[in-house]
Amino acid sequence: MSENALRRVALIALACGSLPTFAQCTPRWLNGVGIPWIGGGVVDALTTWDPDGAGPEPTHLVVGGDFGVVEGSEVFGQIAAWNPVTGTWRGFNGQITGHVHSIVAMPNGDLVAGGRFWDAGGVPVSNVARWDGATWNPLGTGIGEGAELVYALAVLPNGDLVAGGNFYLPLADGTEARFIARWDGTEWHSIDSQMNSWVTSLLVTSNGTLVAGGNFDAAGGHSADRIALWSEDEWTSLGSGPNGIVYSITEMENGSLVAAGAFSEAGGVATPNIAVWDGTSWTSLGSGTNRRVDSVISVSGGHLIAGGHFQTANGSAAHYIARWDGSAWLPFGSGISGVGTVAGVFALVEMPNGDVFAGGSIPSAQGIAFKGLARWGEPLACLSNYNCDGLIDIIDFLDFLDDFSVCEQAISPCGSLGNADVNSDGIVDILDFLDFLDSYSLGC
Ligand SMILES: [Ca+2]
Ligand SMILES: [Ca+2]
Ligand SMILES: [Ca+2]
Repeated sequence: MSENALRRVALIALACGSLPTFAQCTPRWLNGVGIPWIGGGVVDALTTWDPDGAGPEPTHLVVGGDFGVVEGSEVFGQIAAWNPVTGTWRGFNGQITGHVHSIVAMPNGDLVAGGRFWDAGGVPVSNVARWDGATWNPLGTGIGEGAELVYALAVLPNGDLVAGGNFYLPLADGTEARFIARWDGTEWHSIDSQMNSWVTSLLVTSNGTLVAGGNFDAAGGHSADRIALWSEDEWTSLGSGPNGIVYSITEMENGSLVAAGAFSEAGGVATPNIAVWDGTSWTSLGSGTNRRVDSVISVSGGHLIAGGHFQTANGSAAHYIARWDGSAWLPFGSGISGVGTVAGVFALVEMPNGDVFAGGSIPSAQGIAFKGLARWGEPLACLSNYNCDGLIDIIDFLDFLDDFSVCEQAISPCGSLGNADVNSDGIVDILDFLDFLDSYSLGC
């Protein structure tokens, strides 16, 4: 870098308190997750997981569903973990044979996967399996067989695991756990006298309360429309609940619960596919969505993110994913592209840096091919990331050259693909060219 250019960058860095960045690099869909998918694939479960706790490894993204991945000479399927620092994928002793619907990280760092499968890395299991850091383990005789499956997993404050799904699980005492069961590390138990239909979502709230959602209208012998709360050793309804299946539950910063799924009302109030329970009554979030919501999460800033099969939120375009900012629904750019194809967002997770991953059947977003897993976040803060995505590559170089050739000596901003005034000094000139080249050759 020339002395002049260095001085300019240093001045800007001083002025900004950080390295110079693109003013136009707002959060967006990011290329560069680098998933080496085999063929297509569908993602149904996402979670964060720190493989070594307080050790040096970063928090990973864990992805479950029905897909295959190849990394180097390793081939694995249905579950994989992504290291956001190295950008590489790892498997878990080969494949889980079947379909993973839910993954939960245990307090001791183990991972538990649930779904419909019978083999995990060569270990015979039945729809649920625990990864201990080296190998998969069965949980007793597992849960169900044939058409039965596990849709949801959650961890209680005492470390016990709760599984929900579509199953009748025979217990040691001769009774059955129906649609929901608790694993204490040694054996399975029922939770009260259980539900009368599938459980598709579970949440343990910040105060340790278990909440279950699904297709049931009774829990523990009490009437409970599709959502119920486990409190003082019995199931309690949340008023008269949603009139259709609850697929996902989350908790807002203020402690209110959010139920999302396929319904038109809750507690007699119109709440299309998403509703808030404040402890007393149900309310809507704007006018909700036009089709079902499969996943809802609470993220930093007190916002909610919903994903599913919808094309509009509050009547405005929001293709399969939208953000509730506390008062309004906002789209994620142009959303997921899938018009004319099967598309949907089935799982969501926020990473520690604020990036949001959406999993599902996701062909592309904003022209970026994703094949099941898409990333939304802040672009790399870097001069040479000209198109503001997650990568510095030849596309940035070509885009900058295109704009620079048109914009030289023009006043900032100028460019159809970015702003060729990369050093933000108000004019496009040779210094921008040199600064871009310096940054590009250094990798950032
Ligand atoms: Ca760590
Ligand atoms: Ca780029
Ligand atoms: Ca400039």
